[in-house]
Amino acid sequence: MNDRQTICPLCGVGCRLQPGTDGLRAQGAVGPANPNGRLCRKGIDAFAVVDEDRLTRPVVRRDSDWRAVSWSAAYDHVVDQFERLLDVHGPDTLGFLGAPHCTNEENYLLQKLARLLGTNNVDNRARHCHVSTTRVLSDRVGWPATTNRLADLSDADVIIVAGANPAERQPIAFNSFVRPAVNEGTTLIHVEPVGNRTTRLADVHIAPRPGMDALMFDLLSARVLEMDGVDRDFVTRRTSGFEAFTATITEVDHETRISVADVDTDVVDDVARLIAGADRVAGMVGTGVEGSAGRTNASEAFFHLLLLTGNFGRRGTGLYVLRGLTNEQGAIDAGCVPDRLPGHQSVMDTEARERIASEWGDPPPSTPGKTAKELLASFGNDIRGALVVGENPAISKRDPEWVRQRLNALDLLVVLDLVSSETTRHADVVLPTATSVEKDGTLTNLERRVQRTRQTVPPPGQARPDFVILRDLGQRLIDARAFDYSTVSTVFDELSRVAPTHTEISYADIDRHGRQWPFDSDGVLYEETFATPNGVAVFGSAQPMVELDAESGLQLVVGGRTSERHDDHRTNERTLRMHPADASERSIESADSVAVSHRSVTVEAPVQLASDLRRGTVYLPAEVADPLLRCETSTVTVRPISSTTHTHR
Ligand SMILES: Nc1nc2c(c(=O)[nH]1)N[C@H]1C(S)=C(S)[C@@H](COP(=O)(O)OP(=O)(O)OC[C@H]3O[C@@H](n4cnc5c(=O)[nH]c(N)nc54)[C@H](O)[C@@H]3O)O[C@H]1N2
Ligand SMILES: Nc1nc2c(c(=O)[nH]1)N[C@H]1C(S)=C(S)[C@@H](COP(=O)(O)OP(=O)(O)OC[C@H]3O[C@@H](n4cnc5c(=O)[nH]c(N)nc54)[C@H](O)[C@@H]3O)O[C@H]1N2
Ligand code: SF4
Ligand SMILES: [Mo]
Repeated sequence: MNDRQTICPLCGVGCRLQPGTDGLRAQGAVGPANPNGRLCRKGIDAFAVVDEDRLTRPVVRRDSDWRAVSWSAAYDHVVDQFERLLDVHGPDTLGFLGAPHCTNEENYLLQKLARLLGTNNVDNRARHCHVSTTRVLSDRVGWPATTNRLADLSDADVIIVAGANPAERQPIAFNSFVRPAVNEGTTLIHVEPVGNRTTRLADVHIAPRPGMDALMFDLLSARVLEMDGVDRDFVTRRTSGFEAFTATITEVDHETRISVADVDTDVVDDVARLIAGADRVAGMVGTGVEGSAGRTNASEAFFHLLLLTGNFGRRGTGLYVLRGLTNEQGAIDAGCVPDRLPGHQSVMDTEARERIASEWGDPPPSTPGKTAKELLASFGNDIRGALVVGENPAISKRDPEWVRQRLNALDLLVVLDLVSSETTRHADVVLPTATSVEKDGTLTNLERRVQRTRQTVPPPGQARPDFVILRDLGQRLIDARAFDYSTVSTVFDELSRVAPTHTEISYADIDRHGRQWPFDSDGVLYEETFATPNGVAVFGSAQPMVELDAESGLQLVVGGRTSERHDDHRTNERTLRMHPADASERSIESADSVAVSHRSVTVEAPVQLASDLRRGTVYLPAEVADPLLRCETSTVTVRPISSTTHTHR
């Protein structure tokens, strides 16, 4: 990897790139996540973050007056205010949010700062995008992370993608690994109520009723059992709880589940036969399986299907978590989690706390802190001061006015960001930082690959890398020795000493190919044993049955938010997608404007007809659907707009 090459900061795939000849558009460079050296449309803009909107000087607000100040004045102000809050209210009234856009080293310093100040109130919002999947993985196999390498997908006989659209959301991973596998004969199954670019490549499209995937995955497990498709040897040697699981699965009422999940019996049978007959099956999940109905957990049911058929611990198998942000994995690996220390160890684990104390001088607190959601809700009440590193809590599914009130209710809000945002507008101190193409460090992509990011261009004006700011604040708020880091490599090497995931990986060893954690995994987790206390994977039980909502109307499915700053608009149009038959029943034609309503809330959008949608389901991108999401509805009515309609925008 030459000195001009770095890692794309714009999503969790982690493509390698370098500044193009014009200095603005990025040029792809061959890397493990982009073996053809390609970039997506968004990645080409990796250096365009370096634009006129950038923050270039620290600013402090007194009443409504913003003043540019020197770095030392800004630091003094932050330190004075934090110390005052600590004296008056104590450490658990502080909250720390970040930083999936930042490096592993920066995340490590952020949680170290929080914990040495005396609180576990440190979290990041992106963690919640995949929380049910990662919980299943940590509870049942060991690590909250993708189990295999992207490159192993070529060994899969079957790939099942559920609740995700990697063709658009992780395009280079999709085009470099999934598409070639499918072209070579791998069967692609897409579990998706709407249909999108990923569906276009799929051999099988199953469109269960939104939220009901768990019931369908259990049905598949039940059918695989009946077909004698269980990998008996694997289940006996490597798992526990199989008998109890089977007992609950054989009890499931197929008829009712088929009708509630609204899937075709023949398709379920065909897919079960495919899975039972395949040697290697890999699963990929995104945010769409996170909102399961009732107490069901789609990721858990999907996991059971893979475990039952022996699809862990070998190339071409496993479960991939399609993470969104560039260092979402690294932020949690480094410990920006309220109940987990670096390396996913519990804050209550005595041994882990001792290991950390021997490095830090003091142990971290042992009481779990507040989650990102709880922190936001406590702003101004239990939480008086917050340090936010590269997060934008003001953009959320919550009512924007409520979020504004929460942010304003803080005694002190310090934000580190590249640009001004809705969140910086409510801050007392804003510190200008550098993007990852402007700084050194490491980022961990969605396949657990730790890669070096390098400074290829300098940060603008007085902006500084988050690493420098967090180190300087640590030196001033804790003591100079605990934050005595001359380079990022000294931070990474400390992380490797305290985090079991990173043991024996040193900064100097991270070469052209990056390094997947753990050190000795060769990219595939759990080849011999699972990372559970007794080394075996643990079965749970079948998912509880769900009653169908009596509420009538069309079911609303919402797609992920698109970043305002990048060229996303072509892939996510602000239209309501609707099945032609549902449209004609309502006398709606393509491109008509419609009102999409739940009770008193209405949003407006032009209609795009799409026959790959489930009948009875409509789809809106998040930025249009937000007002509807806030009333927590899953059903809407749709009607053509008449001139008297009042709309909510
Ligand atoms: N271009 C671009 N790429 C991005 C981002 C971006 O802003 N722009 N953001 C990144 C981030 S932060 C994230 S988290 C990822 C998100 O990546 P994805 O999780 O792939 O996001 P979505 O495109 O919303 O895809 C979710 C899919 O789940 C489907 N779905 C909804 N409900 C259900 C259900 O009940 N069951 C099933 N089976 N499917 C359902 C939806 O129709 C949709 O197609 O994308 C990342 N990639
Ligand atoms: N309404 C609604 N809300 C959503 C979603 C939705 O679909 N709809 N999606 C959710 C999802 S999937 C996610 S992942 C979250 C994302 O939530 P956030 O991560 O909070 O939001 P972003 O806008 O992606 O990024 C936050 C900020 O990070 C800054 N940043 C980028 N790089 C750096 C860096 O190196 N250092 C520093 N200090 N700052 C940096 C950017 O300038 C930006 O202002 O949002 C969630 N919120
Ligand atoms: S796929 Fe993700 S990491 Fe790769 S170029 Fe596109 S945005 Fe960047
Ligand atoms: Mo996300």
